[in-house]
Amino acid sequence: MDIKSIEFKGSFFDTEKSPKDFMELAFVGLSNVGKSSFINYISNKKKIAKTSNTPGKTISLNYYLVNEKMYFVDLPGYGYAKLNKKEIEKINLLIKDYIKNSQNLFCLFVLIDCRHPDKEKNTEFINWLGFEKIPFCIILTKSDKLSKNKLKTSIEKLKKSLKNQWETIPEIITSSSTKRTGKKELFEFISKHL
Ligand SMILES: Nc1nc2c(ncn2[C@@H]2O[C@H](COP(=O)(O)OP(=O)(O)OP(=O)(O)O)[C@@H](O)[C@H]2O)c(=O)[nH]1
Ligand SMILES: [Mg+2]
Repeated sequence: MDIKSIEFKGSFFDTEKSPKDFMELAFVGLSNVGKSSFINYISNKKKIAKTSNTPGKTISLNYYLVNEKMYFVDLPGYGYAKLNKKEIEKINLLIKDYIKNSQNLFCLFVLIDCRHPDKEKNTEFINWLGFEKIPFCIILTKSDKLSKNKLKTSIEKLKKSLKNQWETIPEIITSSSTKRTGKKELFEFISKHL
């Protein structure tokens, strides 16, 4: 798989109004984990998805049409503590409603900062996926921030926390949008499951 074309198709605050015409690959994770940067990196576009140093940049479902046959969906970050309670609730509802009800969701990618693999909010979210029986793949982001050894330890920690909930550990891909790594592994994963 390679990305030949990518086009922004709109931001949606309601799953009923979002596009329904192609299969979808969605990217979810804590706020500021690097979801939008990862989409830019794998698409070879510096600014197709809006990124920011300030968490909470993405607050809607953002649809990008790829190769005129599938969507990348950039989801808002869950658990951004600085928004008010009502806003957090609204975002969490939108994420969960999308994940539970999207007819075209082909694969969900959960992005986790490799420096904090077992953060409570990640464990909570992954446990919810388990409860809902939603399959997913993990992308450990910002691997440039850790040494090889620390990255290995982090992967082990993550696997250990997953073992409580999952009989089979989901696939884990490590990536760095800064160092431009992880794309090949992601495309291999997608091609294998297409
Ligand atoms: N060092 C490093 N920094 C990264 C990487 N990916 C993203 N960042 C930085 O992390 C910050 C957040 O990136 P975003 O891509 O906006 O994160 P997001 O998950 O889309 O954030 P929200 O939309 O707020 O949920 C930005 O300052 C990025 O430059 C990476 O692989 N390595
Ligand atoms: Mg974002």
